Amino acid sequence: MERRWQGVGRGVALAYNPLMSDPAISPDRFYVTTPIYYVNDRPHVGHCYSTLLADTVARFMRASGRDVFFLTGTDEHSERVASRAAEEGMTPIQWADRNAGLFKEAFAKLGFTNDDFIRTTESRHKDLVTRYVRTLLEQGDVYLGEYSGWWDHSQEEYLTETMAREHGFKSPVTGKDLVKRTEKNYFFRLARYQDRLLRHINENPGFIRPEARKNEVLGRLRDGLQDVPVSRGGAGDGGAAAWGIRMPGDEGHSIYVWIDALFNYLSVVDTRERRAYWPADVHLIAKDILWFHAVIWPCLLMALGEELPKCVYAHSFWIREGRKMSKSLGNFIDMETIDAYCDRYGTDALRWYLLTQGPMGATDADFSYAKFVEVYNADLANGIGNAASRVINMIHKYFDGKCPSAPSDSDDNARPLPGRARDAAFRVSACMGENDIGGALSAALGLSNAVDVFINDTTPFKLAKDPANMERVGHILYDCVESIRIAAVLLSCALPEKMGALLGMMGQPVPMDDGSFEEPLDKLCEWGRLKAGDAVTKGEGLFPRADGADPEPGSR
Ligand code: ME8
Repeated sequence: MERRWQGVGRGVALAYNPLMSDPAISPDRFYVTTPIYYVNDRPHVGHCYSTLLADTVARFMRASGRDVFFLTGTDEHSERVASRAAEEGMTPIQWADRNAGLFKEAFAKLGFTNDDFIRTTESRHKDLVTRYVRTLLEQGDVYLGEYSGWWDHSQEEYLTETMAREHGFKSPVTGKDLVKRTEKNYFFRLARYQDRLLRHINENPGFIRPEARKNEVLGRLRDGLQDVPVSRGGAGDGGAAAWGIRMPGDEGHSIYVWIDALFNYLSVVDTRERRAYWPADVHLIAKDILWFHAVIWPCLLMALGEELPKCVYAHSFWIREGRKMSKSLGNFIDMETIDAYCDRYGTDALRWYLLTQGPMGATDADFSYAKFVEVYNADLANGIGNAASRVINMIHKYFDGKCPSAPSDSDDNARPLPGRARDAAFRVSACMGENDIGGALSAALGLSNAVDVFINDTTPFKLAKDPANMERVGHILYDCVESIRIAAVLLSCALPEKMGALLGMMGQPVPMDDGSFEEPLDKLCEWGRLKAGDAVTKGEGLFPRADGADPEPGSR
């Protein structure tokens, strides 16, 4: 599915976008990825969160006129899939089909706009992985050797002696016992790329984000890199290892699931039509899989002579009541709960909570119903929702639902809103360019809050009591409604449904299903598009107030 906006001119689309001043960033294309999720788990809030971040960035970039490719999918060749399928009396692919379907369904329900959904069991992926690994073998970057290390079965990765010791020979992620394992394996010469990687990280401050995560990687790199296994099978675990992509030229081994998985980012766009999307602009992941993305993946790419992604952004975790969400605690925010929130408050409300309160930084975020209600009421019901209805109601009361005429001078000091709108558009764009979604949304919401403040300061509802003031009242309301329009455009990547409804009430272009508009964002954010006499209709309340006394959605 190719996206619209192809060929939208550079300067046109992003006249104010700071991204444009950086020639290293492709002005036209934008490629964003999420991790591909293990099909052993059912989707939960963590998977939805990473994919939501990507969806929001993708929508914003499309609206800005970029030609976006947004990829998500499932990682299916894990040993656990084979063993779990056997327990369930299914073949691995039957089990994978079932669970990949659950991810697709969950993402479709949440309205995510991914351009593709890769399953690593598809031949388009497997064929290319075989080709990449064959190239690495032929050029001597992959060799046959023996490996002995501490195997974390729950994470399907080896830990170095130092790491294993540090964590008391337990998995740092799940706490399960590590097992000493020796296997004959194919290895990737990771150590060969250490200096180049270090140089790259130091020369490209935006490569690993946020800063805390970069420092973590740099710290670990001080121990030095060892070659890493890229195959399975030498340990005699035939059954599980048989579920995987064969090692080229050696039927006894299959390619290690992590190597197979990382290649998805490249394999999906390694076609004639999509090649130009590479390198990815951002791989959105969480901190659990940072090492693979910030160290192993770039080194594999260097070995293949490919360009490196521009940014690996590793967010933190959603936790629940201070505790990690896990199967054993059974405290996941699962799809049933997510659906229940969406049914009661709307999908946009859940998007807003996750986007503004989520763990984008270096610390984990607690998912809490009380916080959800607080944020919903403050930002949506009493925020943009209330500002919009206040303004629209006054336009109905005093101007018969027709947009009043604009004052003549938008640089007039007594008119703070045109300048606020310009600043908001600039800040939203600057923040999105830095993957600072929270910053972007707070700048956009700040504009609608400024409308409230302006109404309280200028009191049009009082002025309107004297017919002699009606021109002034009209001027005030014009600035308000025009600001609300621009805020709605800027917030539409986060709140596509509700902002679409609000723009519709103002007779304005609404975002299409993929988040783009008929015109690029900078045009839509130009002051003065609403014209005197344009009909402004009253709609249903956008965000009815939430009552925290109601039981939590989905609670049983
Ligand atoms: O690691 N909070 O897959 P996975 C926030 N297949 N995000 C969370 C989360 C939480 N509590 N839990 C999970 C894998 N995530 C590999 C990836 S990529 C080439 C291969 C999200 O199913 C977050 O993005 O375990 C995390 O990195 C990812 O799910 C792990 O998904």
